[in-house]
Amino acid sequence: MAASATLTPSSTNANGGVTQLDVIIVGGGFGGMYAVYKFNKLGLKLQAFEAGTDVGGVWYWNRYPGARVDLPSIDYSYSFSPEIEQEWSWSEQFAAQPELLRYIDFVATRLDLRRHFQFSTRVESAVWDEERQLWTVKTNKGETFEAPYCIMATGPLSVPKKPEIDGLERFKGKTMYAARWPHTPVDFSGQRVGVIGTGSTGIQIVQEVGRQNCELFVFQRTPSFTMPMRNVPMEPEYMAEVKRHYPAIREVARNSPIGGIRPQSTRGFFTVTPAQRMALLEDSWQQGGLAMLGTFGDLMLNEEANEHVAEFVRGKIAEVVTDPATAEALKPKGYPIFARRPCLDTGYYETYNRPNVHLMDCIADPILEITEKGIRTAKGETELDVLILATGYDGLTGALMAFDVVGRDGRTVQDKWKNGPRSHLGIMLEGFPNLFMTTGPNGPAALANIIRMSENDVDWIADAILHLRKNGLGSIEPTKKTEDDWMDLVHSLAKHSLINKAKTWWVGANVEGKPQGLTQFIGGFAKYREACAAAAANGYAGHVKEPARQAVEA
Ligand code: NA7
Repeated sequence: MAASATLTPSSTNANGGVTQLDVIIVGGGFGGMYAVYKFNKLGLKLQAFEAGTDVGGVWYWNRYPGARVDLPSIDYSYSFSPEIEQEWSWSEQFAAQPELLRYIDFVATRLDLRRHFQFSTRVESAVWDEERQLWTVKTNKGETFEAPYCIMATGPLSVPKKPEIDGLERFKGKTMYAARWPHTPVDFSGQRVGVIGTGSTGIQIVQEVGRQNCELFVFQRTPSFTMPMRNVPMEPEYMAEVKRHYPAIREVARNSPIGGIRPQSTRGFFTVTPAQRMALLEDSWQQGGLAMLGTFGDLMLNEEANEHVAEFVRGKIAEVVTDPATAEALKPKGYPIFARRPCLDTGYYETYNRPNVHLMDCIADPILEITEKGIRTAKGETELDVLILATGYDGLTGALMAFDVVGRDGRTVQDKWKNGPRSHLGIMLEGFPNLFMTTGPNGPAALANIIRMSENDVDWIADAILHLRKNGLGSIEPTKKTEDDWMDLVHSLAKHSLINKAKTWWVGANVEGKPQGLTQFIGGFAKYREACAAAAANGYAGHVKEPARQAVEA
C-alpha cells in the first residue's frame, strides 16, 4: 500500500469554518476514483471522502483469503485512459484481490488522485439548502463542506450484514468479517475454523482455507450454484494482443448486455436438440467462467429451460463430491440457476472430499445460537477457535440509508425509500436536486460490469453538471413522472425474469424488514446506456431545472 494513503486534503476546516467546493464525492472505490479524476479534469473544486485509509472500495475492505474478481480482468478495468490501458498488464485472467489493489494503487498514483481524498472519514449527513442551492455535508471529524453538487459513489456492496443469529457477541474465539478483513495474513494452522455463508464470498474462502492445515466447518443454509472459473495466467502475447485491440474490446463491452466481452447468444434453449443442448452446456462448462450464462438467450425467462441447466450443474456436483450425502446437500434446489449471483470457483466442490472439511447443512440442522465456544445446532455444539462471517451485505441501498441524506422540503432518503428504492436510472432522485449516485439502485449495478457502469454514470453526471453551468442553472432533478416512468419500466421488466424467484440481496430478501422486490434494471447495459443518453437529450427534458440564484461559473 502506498505511503501516501495517509495524506490529508489540501483544504480542511478543522477550525470550524465551512469549506466551499464545487463537488463533493463520497466513496473511494472505482466510481469515486473516476469521479475525482473526471471532475478535477473539468477544473471543478472538489473534495472526496472515504472511510477506509486508502482508495479501493470493496477491494480495500475484502482482503479475505481467496478474494478474486469473477469477470475477466481485461473487462474489469478502467477504459477511460488509453495510457493506463497500455501501461498496466494483468498477470491472470481473473485477478486476485492483491493484484486488483495494486492496479487501483497504480491508477491512483499515476493520476495523483489521493490528494483529493480525505481518508478515514465518514460523511454523517448531507442536507440540501434550497435557498442557496447547495449540499451541506458534515463528516465524523466535525467538519462542514458545501457544494452545489454531491456525488454518492458509495457502492452497492459496502455495508456488511450481521447475521441475525443469537449470541454472536458471546463467542470467546476470534470473529472475523469477510468484508472487514485484517491487512496482515491470518494463519489458520491447527485451528478449528467455522464459516457461515456460502455465497460468492463464502465459496472463495472455503476453497482457500479448506486447503490449509485446519479443521474447517462450513455452515451452509442456501447452497449456491458455482461453476469452474478455469483461471489461467495471462500470457504476455495475449496481453499484448489485448492492448492492441483495447478500443474495439471496449466498444464491444459498452454495447453488450453485461458491459463485457462475454458472448451472449440469443438462441432459445428448446430450439436445439437435447443432444446439442448437452453439448453446448458441456462446452460452456469446459470453457469456464460465466460462459454458460451466455449459451442460451432465455435462461432467465423460461423456467423449464432453466431447470435443465440447473440439473446439468447438479450432475457435475455429484460427479465430483465423493460422499453422496454431502453431494446431495451441496446441490442447490428450489430456486432457478442464475437467480442468485452465479459463483465461479477453483476446486470448491473438490474441497469437500478432504477429510478436514465438514459441510454443516443448516437447512437440515439450523443454527440455533452462537455460544462462547462455537455454534450450536439441534444436533449439538461445534467448538471453534475462529468464526468467519461471509453473510453478505445490506446491498444496493444500505450505504445511502446509513447516514442522513436530506433533500427538498426536509425529506430523507430513508423516507423516500421506505417501500423500496426509487430513482431515475439509478443516478438521480426526485426531490433531491443535484444529488447523484453512481451504480445506484434501479440501474443495472448487480447484473453488469460495475466499472463500465461507473464510467457511464460519472460521464452522465459530468455532462449534466456542465449543462447546468453553461445554462446558468442552479439545480436539476428528475420530475416525478420521469422517475415513475423509469420505475415502471424497471418493475415491468423484472416481472418477466426468474431472478425474483430466489431470496437474495438482489431482491432485498437477505435483510430482515427490507422492502422486497428486484430493484435492478434488467434490460442490459447497452439499453441502459441508451436510456441514459435519451434522458440527457433535448436539454434534459423530463427534469426540473431551476435557474441559478447565485452566479455560476460556466
Ligand atoms: P451473499 O451472496 O449475500 O451470501 C451470503 C451468504 O450468507 C448466503 O449463503 C446466506 O445464506 C448466508 N447467511 C446470511 N445470514 C445467515 C444466517 N443467519 N445463517 C446462515 N447463513 C446465513 O453475499 P456474498 O458476500 O457471498 O456475495 C455478495 C456479492 O459479492 C456477490 O453476489 C457478488 O456480486 C460479489 P442464505 O442465502 O440467506 O440462506
